[in-house]
Amino acid sequence: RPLSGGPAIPEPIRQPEVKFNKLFINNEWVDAVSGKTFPTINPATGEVITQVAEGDKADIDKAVDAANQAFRYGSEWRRMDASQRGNLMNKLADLMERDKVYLASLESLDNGKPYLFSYLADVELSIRCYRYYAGWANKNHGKTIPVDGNAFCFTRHEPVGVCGQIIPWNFPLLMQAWKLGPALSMGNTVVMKTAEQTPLTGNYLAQLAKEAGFPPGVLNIVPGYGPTAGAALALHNKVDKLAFTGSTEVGRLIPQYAGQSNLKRVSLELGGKSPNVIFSDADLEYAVEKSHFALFFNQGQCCCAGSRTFVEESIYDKFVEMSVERAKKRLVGDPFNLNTEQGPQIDQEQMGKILELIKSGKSQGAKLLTGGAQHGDKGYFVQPTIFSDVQDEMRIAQEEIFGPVMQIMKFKSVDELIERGNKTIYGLAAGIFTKDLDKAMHVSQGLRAGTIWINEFDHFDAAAPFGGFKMSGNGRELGEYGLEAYTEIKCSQSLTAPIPA
Ligand code: TXE
Repeated sequence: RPLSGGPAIPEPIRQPEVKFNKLFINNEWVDAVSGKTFPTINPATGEVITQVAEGDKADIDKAVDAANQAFRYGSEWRRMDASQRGNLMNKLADLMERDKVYLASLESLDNGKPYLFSYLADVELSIRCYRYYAGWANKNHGKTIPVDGNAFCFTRHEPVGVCGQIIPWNFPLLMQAWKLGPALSMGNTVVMKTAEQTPLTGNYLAQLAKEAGFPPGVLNIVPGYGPTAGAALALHNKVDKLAFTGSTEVGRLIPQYAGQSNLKRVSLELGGKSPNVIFSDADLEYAVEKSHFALFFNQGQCCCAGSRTFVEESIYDKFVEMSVERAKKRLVGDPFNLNTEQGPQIDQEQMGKILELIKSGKSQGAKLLTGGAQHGDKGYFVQPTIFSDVQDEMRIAQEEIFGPVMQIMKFKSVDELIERGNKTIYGLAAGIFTKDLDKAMHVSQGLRAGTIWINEFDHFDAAAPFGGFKMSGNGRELGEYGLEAYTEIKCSQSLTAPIPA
């Protein structure tokens, strides 16, 4: 479908062939040591797409060995010019461009997200992320420091070493890019555990990395489950750093695993319950549409979803009415139909969690205005749902629902709003809609969140850092700040006077 002014979107491949369903270790496709496999399911139908090799501790050991070999001093990867690492990453991005329709189709098949978004957002932003970090490969340099005495002091920015990376299922290709981009750019080697719900595109990307020319062992991909393969990676003594994106619950475990093993460095990107604030002077129609997008985009499965919509009292009723009208028009269905706005949730478990939270909203006294149930009887679709009259203490205002369920709450004053906006364990993102720049700046200073969007929501760019305050995580991904998690600083001091006789 041609977007306004943009080129036409190519037709999807409705049944993309699965080409790689094993573990990728040392640039080879191998079975799991145990011989076990697990099914990956099409969430639009509930049917098995294919079986995938199930990695466990023994496979993680093999992959970590390969990554350590590739990182050994004097290896091809360690000797490679930094600029050449950037060239390889650009080559990888070129190959993704070449296979863009296939990648977007496979992402929609495995994850259920509408192909239009896979193509325009997931694959496109992933390509841009690799290109952005390709540029950084030879630009993250150290400093010279004027220390006292006859000494020349300088720092080098060196890779951390072997990086374990655990990613979720909501943006499989993009979360992979956010992790691999800075790690490879800075010269690290990687063992990545992809999410058990969505292993397919991550595997295909590994094959593209091989084709691009990354040496064996630099990138290893081990699909498998969290408590087995994931925990083995986080507990491994020969892994120097662990980056995790997922639930806050598992996020609590990762630093414990690090403490129980080798104190590996940890960076975390966890859940959220982000406030999205609409002041009465905002352009109402625009704010309704953007707030709809802020919550419903990606079936509501966004860590930064605007899941507490705070609306100023004088426009509250009108805003609620217009939001309900919009949600009722939302097109739910076949991910491969180019008009579809909303596909299925990722799996039965997530759908169950969402329906249970909807039930709690009703029983705690919120007003259900539309939706509230499963959509259809095949796959894991949930109706676009809106609650009004939501109070801060309700579970639907405190817990991450991760589904198409919008909470609309009323506020009177700016001070009250800032206090209530911060009444959460999370601090990932916030949105502010107003024409008054002073007010926007005041509120954005008051809200404790890693990203603030003003008259905008979900605006992403590989150059803009992303991450959480409070229990939404620690560290930042993307941008120059994103390099820190993948860099060690080595400080050298050299005598500048003649060595005393
Ligand atoms: O997450 P898990 P789940 C939130 C969202 C969702 C909830 C549960 O609220 O409803 O989490 O989702 C791996 N050691 N987010 O159960 O389990 C797992 O295999 C090591 C927000 O899917 O955290 C997968 O690869 N790894 C989020 C990854 O962790 C473990 C995105 C995420 O899965 C592990 C996803 C263990 N013990 C869910 N247990 C976001 N921040 O975007 C699991 N894993």
